[in-house]
Amino acid sequence: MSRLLRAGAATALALAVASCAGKAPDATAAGTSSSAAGSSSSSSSSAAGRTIEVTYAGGAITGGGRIPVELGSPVTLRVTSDVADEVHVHGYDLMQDVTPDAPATVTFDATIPGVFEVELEGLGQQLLTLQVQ
Ligand SMILES: [Cu+2]
Repeated sequence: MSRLLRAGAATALALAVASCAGKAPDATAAGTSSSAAGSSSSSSSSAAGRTIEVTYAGGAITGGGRIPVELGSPVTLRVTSDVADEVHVHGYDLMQDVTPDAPATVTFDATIPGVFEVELEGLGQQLLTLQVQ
């Protein structure tokens, strides 16, 4: 019986991690989004950390691939796209609108180790992967 339960839990976890379109209602419900969002936006003036620029134009990606990021460091992700979409940073579960007129800028601290996709959510187009270590 315990084996069955464990298998079920593992399956559910794998589905939650892999799924992308379902905007993680569990994470939202359990999230501490109000406390996390407040402090990070004002401290972008320090030049430490890394800025990653990626462009999606004409169906092609420039600046993609696997990008190494130091664990705990601040990251600025700048996405330019010739189509309107949403930028989705997996793992950190960050979403940011992008349009041809307005690039998306996503700033966060890379506090979660692992390899995470960044994609244009509507297209299901992977832009790059972050390797946080
Ligand atoms: Cu996604």
